[in-house]
Amino acid sequence: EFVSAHKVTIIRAPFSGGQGKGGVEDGPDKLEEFGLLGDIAKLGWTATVDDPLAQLDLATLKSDPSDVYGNCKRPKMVSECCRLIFDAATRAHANRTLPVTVGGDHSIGMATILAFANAHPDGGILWIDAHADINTPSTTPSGNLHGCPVAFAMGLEEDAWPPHFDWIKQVRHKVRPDQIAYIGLRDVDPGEKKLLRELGIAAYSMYHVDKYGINRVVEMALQRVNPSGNKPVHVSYDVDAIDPLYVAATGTPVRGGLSLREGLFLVEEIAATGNLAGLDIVEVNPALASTETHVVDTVNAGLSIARCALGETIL
Ligand code: EXY
Ligand code: MN
Ligand code: MN
Ligand code: MN
Repeated sequence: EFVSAHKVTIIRAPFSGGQGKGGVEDGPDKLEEFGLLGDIAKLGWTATVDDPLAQLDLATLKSDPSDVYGNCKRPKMVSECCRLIFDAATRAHANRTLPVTVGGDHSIGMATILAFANAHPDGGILWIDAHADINTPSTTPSGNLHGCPVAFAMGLEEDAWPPHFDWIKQVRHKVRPDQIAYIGLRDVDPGEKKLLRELGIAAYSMYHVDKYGINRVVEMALQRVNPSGNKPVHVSYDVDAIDPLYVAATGTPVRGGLSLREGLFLVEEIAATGNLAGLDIVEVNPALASTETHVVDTVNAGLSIARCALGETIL
């Protein structure tokens, strides 16, 4: 009901400015090469493709040495690209389609969850990740903005932001702390732990997955962000939530993650609720593989996430 008749908008986000490594900008091409559009069509969805960054010279923007602010790396590039992706996701929601944003690094999550929250102020967000991505420009240990998108989408510590992000201050509905839940965490910085605690954000780490099992964790997370069970849900899926055994070709792998089945079960459960209203698949980096098998495994994991979220079942 949040999405009319099985319509998706694929938003291409071949973006790598939120971190230093090359290759993650090839994520959308690789997922398409391995059959993303055909898979989606087979599941009965009609897809429109939006390519909001198509006019930009991303390589030149990424290598501009003057694009720094304090310790934040490439605030101008990240902000400009996120604004275009925010506009694309906002259009997708206005057209009552389901935006599926394909990254690219996870800094683009600030755009997609902000557009979601603004279009659906009572919706819930699941952030599936090894990392909390809630550093602020003051707490970030690396200056890499892919570690900060949740803080920007929530408007945290706005006064210390690089001025490039002023446009976010004008967005009417920011993401509220009670609107988001994490699953899969296992590498959280001290400043992030403090924020999660102070803001009372629902966070299910790998400890909770081990303790309760993935089924209970998904139930608990949905209970927090969608207690009535009838609100739209956005899933921002960083493939590094899944263990590097299955997903090796990613920029910041952390051992001890979700099994491939736990990672897919999670989106199977969301699909079964019928409430999915936004999806991101990010941090597939085909260049960071030591074997071709790593590339094939990682890209196929990304495709499986998309198919399971869009309703594919085993039987
Ligand atoms: N927390 C670390 C930082 O802020 O630098 C690592 C962030 C990695 C973020 C990846 C995309 O999820
Ligand atoms: Mn919508
Ligand atoms: Mn992430
Ligand atoms: Mn991550």
